[in-house]
Amino acid sequence: MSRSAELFAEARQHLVGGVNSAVRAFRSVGGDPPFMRRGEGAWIEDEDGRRYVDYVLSYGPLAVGHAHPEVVDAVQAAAARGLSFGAPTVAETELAKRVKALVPSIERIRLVNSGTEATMSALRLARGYTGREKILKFRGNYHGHVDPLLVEAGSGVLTLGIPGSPGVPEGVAAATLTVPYNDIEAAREVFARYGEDIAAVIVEPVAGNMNCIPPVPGFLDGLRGLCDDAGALLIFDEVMTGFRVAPGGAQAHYAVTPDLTCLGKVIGGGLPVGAVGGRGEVMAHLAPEGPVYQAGTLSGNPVAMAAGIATLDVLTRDGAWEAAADYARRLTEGLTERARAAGVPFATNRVGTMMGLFFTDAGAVQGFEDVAACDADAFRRFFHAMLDGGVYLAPSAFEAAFVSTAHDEVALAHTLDVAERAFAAL
Ligand code: HOZ
Repeated sequence: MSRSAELFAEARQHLVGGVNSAVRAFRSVGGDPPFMRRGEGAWIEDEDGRRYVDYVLSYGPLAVGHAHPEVVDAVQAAAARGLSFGAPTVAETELAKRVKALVPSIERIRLVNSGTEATMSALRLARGYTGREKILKFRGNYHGHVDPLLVEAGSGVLTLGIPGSPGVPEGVAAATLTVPYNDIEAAREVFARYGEDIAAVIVEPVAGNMNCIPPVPGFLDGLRGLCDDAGALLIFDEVMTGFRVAPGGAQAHYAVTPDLTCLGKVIGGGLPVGAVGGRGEVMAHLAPEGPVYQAGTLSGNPVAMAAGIATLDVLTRDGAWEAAADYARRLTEGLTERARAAGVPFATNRVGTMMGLFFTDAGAVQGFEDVAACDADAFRRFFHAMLDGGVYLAPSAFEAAFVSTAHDEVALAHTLDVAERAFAAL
């Protein structure tokens, strides 16, 4: 029995499902998850001493890889000065300035502790600002475990096949309207019927929680137009896409400006940080300037701020982001070549440093139905062959893959070698 298997057996006695977040329990791929003990650059090492090239990167945050020396130094220095003050610090303003410089639609920002907190606060703000209750979201988009946003959600909800979560009051769920992702006509019909009641549309501008699905042309700007005509707010959930799809996020890549943006993951560089930001006039409705209440004891935590600042500094320096995006391009091309050589039906999506891998002969993967139709068994077998060979992918066909600035030629060659054998074994 491996050390990880022993540790998982022990963890299950104390933690629900042996984990603290559902997807990492390996339920949809089977087997025991390796317990990780350290990471460095593009690599992680488990408790059995096995090393893997990491494409999970803590589900996105580690844009500059594991334990980047500059990030670690900044965190250690901040921790030595004090772990939390519950009072304003310079680091909060410094992080806000960096985010605003990269994402110009953010005129003002509220820092919180997770992506879930960011989307929860954005919804409340949108409802408080417009005086309306209904929200439009898209099937298979996941915005954290916020009650009204768990309706037809992606990520673990899809991975575990939970259609809707018990515990979400019917009245709350009823205020959430859903249509298929990338279907602007369906969104138009909903607006024709409920337009005056819709507070906001919330969307992952590149869906990253039903694997990785970019928006089709006309989808995001179509949503912008519908919101403008109806007086609703457009919220981009860039928790996953922020600083990944482009340094300025999906809104820069697709040139569509939302009213509010939710951030998380990369903004904390691996420590818990989220943010909601946007038009100053809308943000002014948040307490203490406005009546929409939002607060948090650990919000703007100085250690987390230090990690976020250092991560953004490294990521945006000397072509680092561009090099990571180029690695992702070469990786998806290399995987596609090897799948073709092995005669395995396979497709990829990629935007910036985010990728999706699909076992399908359908060609383009543009919506939830396309992902659901992929060969789940082929994914499972490929996943385990990659894991055995030393490549760590997310243990779910509904999660995206990520690349960091630390992924180099050695990591690429190792990944493609292992993939060649994994495809051949399929
Ligand atoms: N929901 C996150 C990924 N989209 C976290 C997955 C996990 O850690 O279980």
